[in-house]
Amino acid sequence: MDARYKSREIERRSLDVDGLKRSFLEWLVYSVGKDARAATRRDWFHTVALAVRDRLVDRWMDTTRTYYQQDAKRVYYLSLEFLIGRLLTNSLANLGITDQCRQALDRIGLNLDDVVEAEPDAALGNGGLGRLAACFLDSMASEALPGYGYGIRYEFGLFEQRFEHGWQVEYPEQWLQFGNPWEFPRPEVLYPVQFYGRVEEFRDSVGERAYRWVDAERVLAMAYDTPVVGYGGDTINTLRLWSARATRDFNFGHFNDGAYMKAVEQKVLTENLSRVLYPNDATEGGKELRLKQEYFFTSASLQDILRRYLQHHSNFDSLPDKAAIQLNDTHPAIGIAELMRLLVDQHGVTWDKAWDITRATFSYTNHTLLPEALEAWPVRMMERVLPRHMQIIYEINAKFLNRSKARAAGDNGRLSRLSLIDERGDRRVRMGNLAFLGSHKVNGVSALHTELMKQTVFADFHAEFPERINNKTNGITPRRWLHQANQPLAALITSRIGNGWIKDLSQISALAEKADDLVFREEFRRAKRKNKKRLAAYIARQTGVDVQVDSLFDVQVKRMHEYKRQLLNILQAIALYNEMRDNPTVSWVPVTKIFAGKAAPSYHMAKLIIKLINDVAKVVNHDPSVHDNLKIVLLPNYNVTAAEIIMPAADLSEQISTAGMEASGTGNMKLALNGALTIGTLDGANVEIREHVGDDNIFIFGLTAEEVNDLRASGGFNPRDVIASNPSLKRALDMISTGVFSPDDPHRYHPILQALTDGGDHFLVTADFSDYCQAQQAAMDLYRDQEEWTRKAILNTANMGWFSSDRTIMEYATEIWDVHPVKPEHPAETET
Ligand code: GLS
Repeated sequence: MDARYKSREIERRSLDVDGLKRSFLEWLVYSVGKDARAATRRDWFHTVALAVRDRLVDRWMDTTRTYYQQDAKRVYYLSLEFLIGRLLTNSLANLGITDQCRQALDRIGLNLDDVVEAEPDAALGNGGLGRLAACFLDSMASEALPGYGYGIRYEFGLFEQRFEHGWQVEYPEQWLQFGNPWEFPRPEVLYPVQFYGRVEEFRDSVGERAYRWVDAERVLAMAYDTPVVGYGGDTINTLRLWSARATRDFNFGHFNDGAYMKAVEQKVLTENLSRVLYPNDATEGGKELRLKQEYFFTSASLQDILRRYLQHHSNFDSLPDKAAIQLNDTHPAIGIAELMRLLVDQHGVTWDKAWDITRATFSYTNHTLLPEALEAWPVRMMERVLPRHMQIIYEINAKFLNRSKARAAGDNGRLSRLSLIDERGDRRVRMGNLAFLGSHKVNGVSALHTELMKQTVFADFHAEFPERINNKTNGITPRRWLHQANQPLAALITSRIGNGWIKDLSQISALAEKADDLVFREEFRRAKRKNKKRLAAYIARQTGVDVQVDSLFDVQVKRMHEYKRQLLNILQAIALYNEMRDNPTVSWVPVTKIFAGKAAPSYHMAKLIIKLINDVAKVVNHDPSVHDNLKIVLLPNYNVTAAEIIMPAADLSEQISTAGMEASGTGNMKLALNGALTIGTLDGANVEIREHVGDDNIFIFGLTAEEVNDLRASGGFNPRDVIASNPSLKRALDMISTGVFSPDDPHRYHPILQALTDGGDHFLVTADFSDYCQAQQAAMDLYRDQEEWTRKAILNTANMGWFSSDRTIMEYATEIWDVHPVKPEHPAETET
């Protein structure tokens, strides 16, 4: 090798300050095309990202090559959402070169924190489901598991939220506008994906009946790869996202007709497939484009998986030994019919064999029991868009119902509930049933949620396949959510117990004994205060509201949804506001209520609740009679980057969903790990958080899932009675209805009041109000005793080790996937 080239090779890998600095200066000029004087912050971000990327590539290729050489079993995580956020800080930390990078930039006269700020937040997801997928990628790489993420490279991520006169307004999120230095386009990795057309029956070479899908429209899926750096930088896995491309031959006819503009128009329409992320969380749009997106990325991923498998194998018998495919919710569930189609129609595998292979390969995670979120595609749409798949689904269904018939013993209700087709009204394909049937394992995301799955939506399937449902309680990556986001606390922890916790969060339990150590408590408080100061500055920048750093930071950050009950929280805020005004001489614990979260653009009730919070905030924050003891802020545009600032600064974590409705929650874990005390219902993973942190260190209130169920079933619940018997609730609602917070439009909140009264209060806000207020009071009382509060906060942090996504992912690996860690071989490094 040419000596100069060789030395540059080594330089690209160099992790020391000088090497990094030289790389930065070279990249700025030769790749970004700027000199240091003209470079903007964004130019520097691209420069640093490209230089850091250089340091990943060898190890990335080593990782891939090792998997290939060992023909390792891989796990493929199929997800319509990956909410990864920024990557620079994460990559530096996982490579262990944050300090070197900071110093190198320092020598050029730049600050790493400023450079980091120029990175757009990759918001390819809505909320918890998408963020979980991102935490899992981090954990798979950190645990050296051969894991691939497959999804869509949306051009527009989740919309940007702004408030205009207190109302949510959506703006496009153009995260790719200035290029994405982390991704590698793979124009050669292209797969055709078909839609529409019809199915033709024919006889195959041995005279058997066979089918082919003809006259279909074709789109190409092109791959973009992003390296996923595991902690320590040893394993670097791949996130492969698909982008839609029109085929080249696609409109020859049009060109020949001279209809050039029409052809180009058609190309743009085709490529719309990967243009935008659907902005609904836990609800299903039911739109054809969505179905096409689901099939598009699933088909491309499966073709890619089979191609990789066939490099080592000549038949499909051992596919389940070499590939585990995890369906992240039902969004990729059409993959079950697609794998059948690929095996049977394209590779000539017999039906029964193909079905065994399919079931042994797939597994499915359910993320919500909300009925409106259970995907069910109209049969007529499916027949039109994916005609061959519809046939395959009918066939799977017929065979299954036939088998179950004997066991159902004339119970037709049971058979119709088990059916893949919902025959009531407009016939629909139940994607949850398809996912269940086509998988060998099906899991829920918290202990309670899994139990409820067995009792409700999947009760009949559970009776049919009692071994199939299992629980995998969610987790969060300690790298991003403590090590990276909360540097003051991370440094304190490391100073006492070493840094082993970053890789093995169970070690954090060693902090428990420090809860009684006054010096440690003082330092713990100091770390929290630092984070609160940072958040206070962020709040001031974003909203113009000044908040007291020493007030109780009471935080509810998550999507806006009625079941999450931001309404309960703001009603309690109004009640507290009234108490403060009524009793001005009392020495109140100052409270700052911090909200953040987006509403789906078409979810009118959620948007109205946003407006209510903003309206209440305006009145309260400007009322001198409360002496700044209560401040309310709703931060705009909640995303991963904002969460990284908010989580470390919270004192109190609001997890107040109607019991039985939040499948798990993961924000609850991030907040508790960062030393916030939870105020919550016995819902989702709150139940397990309580078990781990201890009953004394959490504020539990409200109806249980069982009580909610009974109350709803009894039909005897009357919210008007509850309101009449609770003067503080009645007063808060009266203030809303008389326009105290909306003098410009006193009737604005009529729909909310209506839902809480005549509407029957489906989410049981009124039912839980009084208990919630008591729990809030207990939290405020405790906050007066800073020593005791801190002791409990430390115990929260110390006892959250189990909620690491490393623990979750290893449970998936051993109990569902049978995938094992593979240590990459790094020959390149021993050579140099
Ligand atoms: C969700 C649930 O609503 C959350 O409770 C859960 O934590 C998350 C990840 O499992 O999945 N389901 C969903 O559709 N969106 C979510 O955030």
